[in-house]
Amino acid sequence: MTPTSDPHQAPSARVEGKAMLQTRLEDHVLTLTLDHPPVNAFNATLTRALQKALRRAAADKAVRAVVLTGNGKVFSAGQDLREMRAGVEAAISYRRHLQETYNPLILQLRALPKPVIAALNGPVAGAGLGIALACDLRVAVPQAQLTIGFNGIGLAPDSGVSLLLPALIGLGRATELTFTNRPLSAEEALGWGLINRIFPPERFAAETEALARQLAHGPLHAYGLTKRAFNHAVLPGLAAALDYEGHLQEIARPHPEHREGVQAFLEKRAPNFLRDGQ
Ligand code: T3D
Repeated sequence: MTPTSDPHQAPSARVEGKAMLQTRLEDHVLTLTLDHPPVNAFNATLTRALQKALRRAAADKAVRAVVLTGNGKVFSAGQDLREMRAGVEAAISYRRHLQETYNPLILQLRALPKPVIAALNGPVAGAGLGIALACDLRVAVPQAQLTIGFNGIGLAPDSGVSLLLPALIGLGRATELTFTNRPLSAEEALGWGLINRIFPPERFAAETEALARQLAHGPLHAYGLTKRAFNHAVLPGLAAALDYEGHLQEIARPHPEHREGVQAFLEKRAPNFLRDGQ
């Protein structure tokens, strides 16, 4: 999927003169490509750009399906942990941070009355996983491992993961994956219903586009009503869950486990959660 510029591009979301979110509208399919090397980590700029792109997708009648994918070999490593370390040092409110970043994004994805496909071009973790789970469908390359990530840095799941993950795979599997933080292979995720289809790498872009075009040419009004029905039936507590996640992260942020988890990740070592005798 080669990204090109178009009117959907948010001009402010740029790093070193280059947009962090590439957009392309073709045959009623809006493709949004995360382009923040090396691992498409979400920082405030990228999050804002995606919010803006989704607002435009909702308003533009020419858009009848959305594909969200990543440039390079990774879909997204989740929250930018370098930015997060600065947040730990500055003792920022994680609840407010979530209210400004991931919570609106998750709600936007669920409320958009158009099909949204997360095209997992590679591994996904943390908040990136929450965003992928909020999409309607997930397709993946065989090497697209899924990692929950949050407990690894001493946090509870946020970005809707506390609700969307057990809703998709059940409480037992969700708890095991979150506690162990083991990467789930695409094959296993397919078996668990966490992703819908695996496409071989050489056909990934074409197969994803074909699926998106099929949906874009389908009964859009009925799709929108279907999303509302599923939201109502399965996710009526989503806004409250997002708010509660913020409350829990506020408790987790000042705890030594979080500082150690982030520090260990950035120092490329295993965290030592016993060190502080917690
Ligand atoms: O605010 C909130 O409350 C929201 C909370 C959100 C929670 C999260 O999102 S927690 C983050 C969860 N993410 C993870 O645990 C994933 C961490 N990353 C990985 O597992 C791997 O990097 C990948 C599987 C995604 C990719 O692996 P690979 O081998 O292709 O690349 P790498 O060598 O691991 O990483 C490349 C570079 O990206 C490396 O930096 P360097 O050595 O080149 O300077 C690595 O440190 C950096 N990187 C990876 N993930 C992140 C990151 N930098 C910032 N933030 C990251 N999340």
